[in-house]
Amino acid sequence: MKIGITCHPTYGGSGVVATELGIELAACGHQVHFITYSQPFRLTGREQGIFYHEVPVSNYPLFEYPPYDLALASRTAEVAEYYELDILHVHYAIPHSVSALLARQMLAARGRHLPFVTTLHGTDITLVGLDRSYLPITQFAIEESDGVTSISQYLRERTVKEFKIKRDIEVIPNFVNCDFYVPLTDEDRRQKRTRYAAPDEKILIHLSNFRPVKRVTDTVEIFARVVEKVPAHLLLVGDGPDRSAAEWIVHKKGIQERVHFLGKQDSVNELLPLADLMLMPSELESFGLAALEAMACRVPSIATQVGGVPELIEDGVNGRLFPVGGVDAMAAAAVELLRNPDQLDTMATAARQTAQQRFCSTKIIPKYEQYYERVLERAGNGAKTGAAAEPVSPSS
Ligand code: GMT
Repeated sequence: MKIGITCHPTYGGSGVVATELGIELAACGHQVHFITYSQPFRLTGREQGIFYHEVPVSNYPLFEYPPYDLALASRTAEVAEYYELDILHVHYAIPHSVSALLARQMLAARGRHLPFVTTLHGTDITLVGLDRSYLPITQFAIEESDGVTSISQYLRERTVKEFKIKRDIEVIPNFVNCDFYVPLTDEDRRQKRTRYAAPDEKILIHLSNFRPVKRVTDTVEIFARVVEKVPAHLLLVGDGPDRSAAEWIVHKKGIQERVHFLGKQDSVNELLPLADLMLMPSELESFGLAALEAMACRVPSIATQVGGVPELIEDGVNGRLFPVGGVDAMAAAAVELLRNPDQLDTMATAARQTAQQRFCSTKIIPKYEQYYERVLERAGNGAKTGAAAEPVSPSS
């Protein structure tokens, strides 16, 4: 298949999923075309079977807000035509599903049908989509998509309820490449940890885009309580709006020697396996991809019982779950695990098993391939919307 993919290419879970999906699909022999304003950050640009098409956005002074959505629609239609795309897969409803809809209509007018699949990731529904100004158009684009998937059962239910969606939404959970996100050998791990911690010290890690929804400041509060009882270091991977608030707490508490702000990192698969525990105290996670990536590296999470997280983490088995803001309880749980290596080891093994048995890319990618085939079959049997099914000539 020739598959177009559009996503937010900068740091964020939906961009990561879209990019990893493109890489996996290309490895399965499909031709993948990314269409975005910059190259997705996990792509090297040298992958076999992957092509990147930049969307130039006009900065004409008249436009206080450059119309990216239109530029994207226009470029998508061009790429679909020139490279004969079979299907387009857009990640994050806003604005991508609307641009896809426009591109589909433009192509239909030229007698070509480009079915598109929208994957819902989380804040496109829970935050952005519920802003009244975006709601009607998001609702419309979801209903008009040729296929819609959501990354968790929770997000599917929330979308149906809050957007009053009547169409089918297929749940295809996020995935991790279990051959790329792997635990290190004991010797390798021991040696690489020395960069951040002494041999008798523990390592905790947090990975996010430091948006308020991630509660990075809670991460620091939890760590500050842990380090009072267990010698440890905290690796903070990522960057974003709440970084300076987190830095301020670190300095106020005088733990700056123990907290390492690593900024945005490309190879998180090299950092995650160094840790003993992941901290993910988010206000909301529709899935919690960072926790899954850590689990694949044999690192369980102390997380919040929100959104789709319980679909991934079973409390007490492959991680721990707590109410939002429960920093004391989360710190106590971390201390208990760090002081009980056997308990932590059992949980780490279960975490890796969960990743391998339920969320490994080898299990999830075929679900996307089958879903594309179903969408294409449906489109071939008389495309879904009037505009797409009955192409109109440019002059009509
Ligand atoms: O909200 C974010 O931090 C980023 C956002 C995104 O779309 O980039 O993440 C969402 O998608 C991820 C990948 O599917 C999920 O793992 C995250 O749980 C989800 N975030 C929220 O629901 C808050």
